[in-house]
Amino acid sequence: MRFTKLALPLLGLPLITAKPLVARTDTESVQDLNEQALSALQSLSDNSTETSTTEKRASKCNIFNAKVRKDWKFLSSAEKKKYIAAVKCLQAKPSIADPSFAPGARSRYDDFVAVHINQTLSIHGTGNFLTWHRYFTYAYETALRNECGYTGYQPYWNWLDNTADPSKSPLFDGSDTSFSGDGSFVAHNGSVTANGNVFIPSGKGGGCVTSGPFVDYVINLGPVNPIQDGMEPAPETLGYNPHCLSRDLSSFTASGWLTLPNILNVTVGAAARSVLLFQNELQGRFTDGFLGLHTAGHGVAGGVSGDLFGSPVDPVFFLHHAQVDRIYWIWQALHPFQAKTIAGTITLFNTPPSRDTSVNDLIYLGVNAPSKKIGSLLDTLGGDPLCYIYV
Ligand SMILES: *[C@@H]1O[C@H](CO)[C@@H](O)[C@H](O)[C@H]1NC(C)=O
Ligand SMILES: *[C@@H]1O[C@H](CO)[C@@H](O)[C@H](O)[C@H]1NC(C)=O
Ligand SMILES: *[C@@H]1O[C@H](CO)[C@@H](O)[C@H](O)[C@H]1NC(C)=O
Ligand SMILES: *[C@@H]1O[C@H](CO)[C@@H](O)[C@H](O)[C@H]1NC(C)=O
Ligand SMILES: [Cu+2]
Repeated sequence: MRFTKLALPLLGLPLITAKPLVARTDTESVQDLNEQALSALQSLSDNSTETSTTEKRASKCNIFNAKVRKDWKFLSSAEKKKYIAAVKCLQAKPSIADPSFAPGARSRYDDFVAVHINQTLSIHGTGNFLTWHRYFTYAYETALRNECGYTGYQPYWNWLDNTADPSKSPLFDGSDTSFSGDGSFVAHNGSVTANGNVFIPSGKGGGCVTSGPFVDYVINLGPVNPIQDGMEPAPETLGYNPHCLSRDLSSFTASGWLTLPNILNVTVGAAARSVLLFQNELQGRFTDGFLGLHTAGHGVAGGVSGDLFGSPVDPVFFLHHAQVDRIYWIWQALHPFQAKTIAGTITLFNTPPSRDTSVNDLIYLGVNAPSKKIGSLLDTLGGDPLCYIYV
């Protein structure tokens, strides 16, 4: 009832709701999961030691005062334009990183790309994958707000919309409220990904984006390990390598892996039983030729997004990772007794073999944010610094 303030009409409902008479669309089914997560967080909050609601509202961070992250398509045109303007502002501000670390970094935006490139082999297929990208996205949202005057919160990409034709998506339709559209057509033989186990056929793009806000955007860093046929890596890993934002929107990848069954599997299905199963299924079972939601999302954009190292050069990266984080948040809310467990080692697929990740390990984002322990990033309502929910 109190949630009417947040305009979340279904929040008061019990977890198991009666089967609706009208079939839910896939997107609505994920929305139901989101509402179940909010209900679960509400009951968790009801179990807390603070007795009165007044006390709860006054305390540091809780479901009543948390920041609200929304689906991109539900932002108004004005809100979308403000977000895009803040991204362009970050791309125009000078880098503050030590030039000896990333000689090619020119902008504050590049400072984010550079730490991701530098740490790629210790933040994917690792025990810190979920919290590292959670904090990275949070730090970016904070920079947009504190350094570029953005007043909203980090929006997310609702994967299940427009999978048959990603160029119709409000993220990729090429309008002035999108992240630019498909690349120009460049004949090429697709992309080989997932350690050589998955072939993504070429789409209608492959070259530079031709319309929308990022048509003149010059990327300074990467690619390090491009997967698209014909795309060359930068001569130096963190060196200056100006190039355009390329895309090859892939309905093959979107309709193949950005699916409701895959989301259900990681949130309430067989892959939801432990954080290890959850994070592995989300990132992909490559030897089975299964991309997983995370890898598939990057593959849908294609072009520079296919580079595991440099993928944050495409500003859509942060909407994709907000959605990855939303799915993690849903899993955590629906599995409260496992929510703060972690699993995995500190090297990509444990190559080379390494120790287990610890909740005391620090997430290091260089100039972009103060280092934080993984343990402090496991709860988006933890308050130091995270305090947000998804709707
Ligand atoms: C909250 O309290 C209820 C009733 O005491 C209990 O059944 C439930 O397991 C608790 N949930 C959590 C996450 O502690
Ligand atoms: C670069 O990555 C290495 C290895 O992960 C790490 O030790 C170093 O601190 C990183 N440097 C910066 C500035 O991010
Ligand atoms: C395109 O790449 C696929 C996968 O690597 C390969 O099987 C196929 O032979 C290639 N085709 C051409 C024309 O190069
Ligand atoms: C669900 O995830 C489990 C664990 O990774 C996997 O074995 C299973 O094949 C997945 N189910 C579907 C339908 O993809
Ligand atoms: Cu990453």
